[in-house]
Amino acid sequence: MKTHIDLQVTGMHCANCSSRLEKALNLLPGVNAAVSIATEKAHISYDPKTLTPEGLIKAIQETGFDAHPMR
Ligand code: 9UX
Repeated sequence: MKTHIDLQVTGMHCANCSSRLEKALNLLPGVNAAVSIATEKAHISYDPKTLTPEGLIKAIQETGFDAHPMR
């Protein structure tokens, strides 16, 4: 089963940033991600048995950005 999360991403300043982050997230097992530079959000579909929101945020930080759950 898959679930979804929307994260607010900080540190993206151009469309290459969002493209780079989207590609990095889509390399994670079972992840389908769409990142928007316009809204600075990442919409991520993932398998909660494989990954956690904390793990997704960690992956985003490793790509050089930061993220937090939408409130
Ligand atoms: Mo754009 Mo982003 O020139 O890491 S690629 S700011």
